[in-house]
Amino acid sequence: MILTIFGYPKTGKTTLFNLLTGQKEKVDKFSSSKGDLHKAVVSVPDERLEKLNEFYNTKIKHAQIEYLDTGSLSFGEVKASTFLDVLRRSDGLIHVVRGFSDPEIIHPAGSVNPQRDISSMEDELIISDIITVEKRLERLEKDLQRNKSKELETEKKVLIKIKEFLETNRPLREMELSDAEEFIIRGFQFLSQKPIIHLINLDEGKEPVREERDNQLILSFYGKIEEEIMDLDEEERKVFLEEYGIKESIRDKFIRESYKLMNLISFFTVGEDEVRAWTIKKGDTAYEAAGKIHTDLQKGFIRAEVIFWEDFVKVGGFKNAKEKALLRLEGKDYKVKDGDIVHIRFNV
Ligand SMILES: Nc1nc2c(ncn2[C@@H]2O[C@H](COP(=O)(O)OP(=O)(O)OP(=O)(O)O)[C@@H](O)[C@H]2O)c(=O)[nH]1
Ligand SMILES: [Mg+2]
Repeated sequence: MILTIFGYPKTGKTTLFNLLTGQKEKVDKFSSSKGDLHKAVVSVPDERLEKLNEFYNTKIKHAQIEYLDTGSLSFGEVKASTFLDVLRRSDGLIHVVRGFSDPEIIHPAGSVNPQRDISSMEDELIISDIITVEKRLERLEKDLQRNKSKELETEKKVLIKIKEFLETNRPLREMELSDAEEFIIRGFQFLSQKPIIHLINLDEGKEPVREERDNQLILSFYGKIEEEIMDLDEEERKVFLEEYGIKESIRDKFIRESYKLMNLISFFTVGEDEVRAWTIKKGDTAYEAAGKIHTDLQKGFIRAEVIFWEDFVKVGGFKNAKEKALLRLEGKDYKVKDGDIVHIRFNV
C-alpha cells in the first residue's frame, strides 16, 4: 500500500514523514523542496503476529506500507505538478495542513487557516480530475468519429456523468458508482476519488481535531513536539507526550486510522517458514486473498481453510485445531475477516 504525503509549502510534510518512518530527511525553514521525493517502507505493527509466532518460532513478516513525501506544491499547482503521477499511483493521500504559527515561516496565503487550505486543496484535486476527464472526452470524440464502438459510447456516457458531478464541486469519493462504472474509470486514478487524510499540524496546547466523512478524515498532530522527542525510547516518549497533554503519538495513531479510513483489514498465513500478515480490503473474498499471496494459489484455488486467530491461539495451534475440527472449509466467495488465519488449498 502506498500512502503519499503532500501539501502546500512548509506545512511539516517532511517532519511528518520522518515521524512516521524514523528517517532523518532534512527539515528546514527556508530552502525549497520542490523536486524532492522521499520514500520509505514501514512495517505495520501487529501484536497478533507475535502471539501466533509462539507456535512456530520462525520469522515474522509484517504487512508493509510505503510512504512517499513529495516536495511542496504552490497554491493552484496540483493540476500541473510534476508529482501528479506520484499522487495518482497512491492508494491514499495524506494532506499536511499548516496549523502552527511561526512568524519566521511565511504562509504563501498570508495567514494560517487550516479550513481554507483544506478546501483549497480539495478544489485542486477536483479541478485536476475535471481536466483529466475533459482530455479523455476530447480524445473519445475523435475516436468515435472514426469508429462507432459501443464500448467507447459507454465510456463517454460515464465520463460525462463524472464530469457533471465534479462540476458541482464535489469529490468523486462522494459519488455513488455502480461496479461497472467503477471498472470503467479505475484506470484514470482520479485524485478526488482517493481516500484522504487532512492532517493539521498544530502548535502545542491546541485542541486535537478529529472529523470523519465519506472517505475523508481530518486529524491533527503536533509536528514540532513529536520531532523533538523522536529519538527518545518509547517509555520516555510516552511520559513527554503526556506532559504536553498528547494522548497518542501520530506514529501510533496513524496506521490504525488509515486502515480504518481505507477499509483495510489483515489476514494471516502461518507456517514453519514464516508467520505473516497481509493487507486486503474489507469485503475481499478468499479468492482475492489467495491472489494476494500468489497468482498460482488463485489460479488453482480449491478451498480455503480458515480459523480466527484467537481461536487458533486458544486451542493451541494448527494441529489441535485440525483435530478438533475447528478449521472451517470455505469457498471462493467467503469474505475474509480481520484476524482470520487462511490456508489455501490449491491445484498446481
Ligand atoms: N513551529 C512549528 N514549526 C514546525 C512544525 N512542524 C514543522 N515545523 C517547521 O517548519 C519547517 C518546515 O518543516 P518541513 O517538515 O520541512 O515542512 P515541509 O512541508 O516538508 O516543507 P517543504 O517540503 O519545503 O514544503 C521546519 O523548520 C520545521 O521545523 C510545528 O508543528 N511547529
Ligand atoms: Mg518537505
